[in-house]
Parts: sequence; C-alpha cells; structure tokens
Amino acid sequence: MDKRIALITGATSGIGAACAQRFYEEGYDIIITGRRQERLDAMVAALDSTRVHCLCFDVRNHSEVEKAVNGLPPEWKNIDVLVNNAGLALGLSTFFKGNIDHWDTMMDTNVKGLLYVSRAISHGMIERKTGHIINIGSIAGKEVYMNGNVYCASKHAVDALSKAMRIELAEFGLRVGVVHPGAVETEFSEVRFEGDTERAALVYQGFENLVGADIADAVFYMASRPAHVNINELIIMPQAQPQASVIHRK
Ligand code: NDP
Ligand code: 8X3
Repeated sequence: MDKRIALITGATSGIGAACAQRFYEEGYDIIITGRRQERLDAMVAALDSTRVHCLCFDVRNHSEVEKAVNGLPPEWKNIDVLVNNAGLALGLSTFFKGNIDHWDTMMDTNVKGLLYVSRAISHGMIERKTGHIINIGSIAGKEVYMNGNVYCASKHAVDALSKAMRIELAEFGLRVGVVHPGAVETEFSEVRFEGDTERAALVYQGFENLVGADIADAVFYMASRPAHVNINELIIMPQAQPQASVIHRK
C-alpha cells in the first residue's frame, strides 16, 4: 500500500483509540489527537513511532486547531482520512433545568470543534482532489430521547453537517460519511456523569453493549471502499437496543 495517513480526533480514549489502532493495523500512518498529552505519549510509545504523529489540542479552540494542522511537518500534511470523533455529552436533564455551561461545552466540542478541524483539513484535500471525512455522529443524531435535548441537537447537527460537507466536497472528488452508534462502552458515561463511575457503569449493565472496535470496524469499512463508492451513513446499534431509549436488559 502507498503511504496513507489517517487523522483521528479524540484518539486518547474509546472509539477514537479503537479507530487509531485499526487504521494503524491496516497499514495507515496515523495522526492521533486529544487534550491529554500523557495518553498520546503512551500510545506513541506502544507503536512504531515513525508511523504515529501526535497533536495535542482542544478542538474548541479555533486558533489551536489551525496552528496544529498548519504546523504539521511536510511528510504528515497529506491526510487521506479524517475521522471526526472528539465529542462528549454532559448531564441528563430537561432543557428547562439545563446547565448552560454543559450546553456550551457540548455545542462547542461536538459541532464547532468538528467544523474547525474539518475546515482546516479540507483545504489540503480539496487541493489534492482526494480525501475522506468520516464523522462520528450518534443514534442521538437520528432520534431524540428524554433529557438528551442539547446532546441530541448537537448530534443532529453532525448529521446535517455530514450531508452539507458531502454536497460541498463532492465536486473535488472527496467522500464524506457518518457513523451513528448506539451504546458503546467507553469513558463516555463517566464524562457525562462527571466522574460518577457507579452511575456510568449502570448504563452498560445487563446487555451486550457495543465496544470501540465495533465502530472502528464500520469506519474502516467506509474508508476501504473503492474511491467511486461513498457510504453515506451507517447506524450501528447493540442488538438489545432497537432504538435510542429502549434497552432490553437481562
Ligand atoms: P470517550 O470519552 O471515551 O472519548 C472521547 C474522546 O474525545 C477522548 O479522546 C477525548 O480526548 C476527546 N475529546 C473530548 N473533548 C475534546 C476536546 N474539547 N478537544 C479534543 N478532544 C476532545 O467517549 P467515546 O469514545 O464514546 O466518544 C467518541 C465519540 O463517539 C463522541 O463524539 C461521542 O459523542 C460519540 N458517541 C459515543 C457513543 C457511546 O455510547 N459511547 C455512542 C454514539 C456516539 P481528551 O479528553 O484527551 O481531549
Ligand atoms: C451516545 C449514545 O444514546 O447515550 O451518543 O446518547 S446515547
């Protein structure tokens, strides 16, 4: 395989870490990003360091994003696949009791952060007339569940932006897809419940949840289709979760 590069945002944990591992195993050189430098360092140490480049930045900070992408060494600039995975949910409550800081963080990360990274990286893809952007949405971007309001809105925005990007980038030969997972056991619920690990564990109790590798498999499937094939979207659920708010637990 010719040298191919995948950049994965939010690669320090969960779905992003699984995507990084999968692309690496499939022969890609990988650019891993996140805010936790120590985790990025540990990942580089566990792999062939000539095939991994790490960038530590917060996707919410537009100038940090631009600096990180524009400052890539020449041999890392030609990104073939961008996996926009960094994201989070904070809290579960009605909108009328909602925490405004939570709303800002979710919208800034899941929507604006994804836009900042995509804008910065798409310029090179457009110039080279090749590239693939794969966004990680959510079943929360296809359905709405009680108390999910702003997180669901942010993921509906990811769904809409995936369509917009596909329309606007097609003439340059680029592909855009989105993967919408149901419940995947990661650090997601620990983050949502702000470190309450007992509450987080309950989310995944009594049924077989998805794991990061299930989503990485779908993302890699999209990326590995022939160049004339674009998988627009995939919705991937645990068998026991037929819709967002229904989970059959034993
Ligand atoms: P994790 O909490 O395990 O991972 C989230 C990743 O996002 C981390 O690597 C984190 O890195 C990164 N991240 C969060 N905020 C920022 C930020 N401001 N700047 C840069 N990186 C950031 O959760 P998941 O792996 O589950 O989540 C990944 C994506 O999948 C999210 O978009 C989530 O909404 C989506 N998703 C998750 C589902 C699930 O059930 N788990 C289901 C459907 C969708 P760091 O903290 O180092 O910055
Ligand atoms: C994460 C899935 O249903 O917990 O996006 O919101 S859900």
